[in-house]
Amino acid sequence: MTAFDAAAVATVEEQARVALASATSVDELRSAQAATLGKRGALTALNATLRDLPDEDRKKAGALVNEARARLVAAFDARAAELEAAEREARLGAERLDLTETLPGPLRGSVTLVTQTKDALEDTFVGMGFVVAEGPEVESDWHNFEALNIPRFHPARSNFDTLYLDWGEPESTLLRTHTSPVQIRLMLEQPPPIYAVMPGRVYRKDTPDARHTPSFSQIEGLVVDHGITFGDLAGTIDTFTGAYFGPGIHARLRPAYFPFTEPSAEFEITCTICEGAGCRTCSGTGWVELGGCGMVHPNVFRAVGIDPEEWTGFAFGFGIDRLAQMRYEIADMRVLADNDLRLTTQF
Ligand code: 2NL
Repeated sequence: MTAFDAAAVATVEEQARVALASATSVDELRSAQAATLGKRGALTALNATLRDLPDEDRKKAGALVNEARARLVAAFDARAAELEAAEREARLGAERLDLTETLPGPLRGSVTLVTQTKDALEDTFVGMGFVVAEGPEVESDWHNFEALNIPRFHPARSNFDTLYLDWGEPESTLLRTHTSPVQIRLMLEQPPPIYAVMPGRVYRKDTPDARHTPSFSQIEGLVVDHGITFGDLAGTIDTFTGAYFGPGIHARLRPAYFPFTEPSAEFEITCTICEGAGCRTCSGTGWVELGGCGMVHPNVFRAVGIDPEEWTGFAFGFGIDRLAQMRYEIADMRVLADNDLRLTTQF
């Protein structure tokens, strides 16, 4: 007569619970369950040992085994339900369509800073009664130099570092070095009075660096009327400066030389960085140079057939890129031509 090993039931149940706890999927759980409760399972194997027991012992032992089986079935089923729920949750999460997803769309730049500056300048001058005129970038030597009182061997020619085109007579066709030829064309086309500004791209044979680019933009202004004086010039420059930069920013003139104006002056404006107090940008002076101006030279009037005894006028000019540089505090001029979105999207 063999005795029933009651401790073995406890051991099998204990091992089954360890296997249950370590199963991480429904599949693993079901094989752990089969290893205990299945046909060849450890607990089922214990049933076989009951056969040889005396009746009284078999009943007790059978009850022990059956109770263990019932507890284990319940525990496995409960754990299976948990794991199934978790797996279902994970599957649904993976299959979920994210309808809130948005696409970034194409990156957009903006109007270049030079164009924005040019537009603002045009607005200011139009508000002061000027019209806007434009002209060709490829010019004749006559429109760009001769008519402006800069004959071929005039020393001022070397200041311009002209880019010539291989067209016609040598050095007869060029990329305009300033927008003054537009003023020449305007005076040839229409009689005074003239109140006009000419913005546009100009070209010089400069090596690019932080302050120079071989192509840049300029705006020039021209007034021709009866009785125009140097006082009108000074007043116009100062009015423009206040209108464009705001009250508190003024202009002052200092003597200079240009072949196309007499007398000529450079004009400086209150430093926009320190508003006149003195800083690094203005070398402590409170003023920064912006451009040049003067009374139109009688030879220029004669070249375009305007009688200098009847009409007088003034002209002025300055760089738009330099203005953009000051307004937006740009350290290196070359970034203006880079079209880098990291710059253009800032403004
Ligand atoms: C400067 C100086 C200037 C002019 C441009 C001009 C045009 C005609 C007649 C007389 Cl048709 N003058 N233009 C006059 C003085 C100065 O520009 O520093 N520009 C960046």
